[in-house]
Amino acid sequence: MSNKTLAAFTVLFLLIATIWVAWQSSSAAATAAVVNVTITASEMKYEPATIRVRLGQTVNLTFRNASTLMVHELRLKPFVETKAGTGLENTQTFVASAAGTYKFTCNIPGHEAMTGEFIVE
Ligand SMILES: [Cu+2]
Repeated sequence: MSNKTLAAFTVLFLLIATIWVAWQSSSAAATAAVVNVTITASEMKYEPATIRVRLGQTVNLTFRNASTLMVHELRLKPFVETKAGTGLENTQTFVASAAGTYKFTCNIPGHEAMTGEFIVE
């Protein structure tokens, strides 16, 4: 085996090893049993407005109200229905037990613009 061939095999091996390690770590992150999510409400919006979790994950969902003016709700049926006063937060835990796209809203009159999507995939 020439030195050139040996070098080519070494490069190929390192490339495959790198891809394998990257693939292992990304799939480990995606299938973690517990995921922590924070949704922050402020004046008429949620941040982030789109959340993705994996089917079967346990979700620790913190709802934080950053508003200095008003109460906000987080209605994410069938998983969570909660509200928080100004500057307050609370955490609910549930299992993302059914795949789908779930809309979350604030049902206080005048807050119809506050919507987001919780995606279980
Ligand atoms: Cu609101």
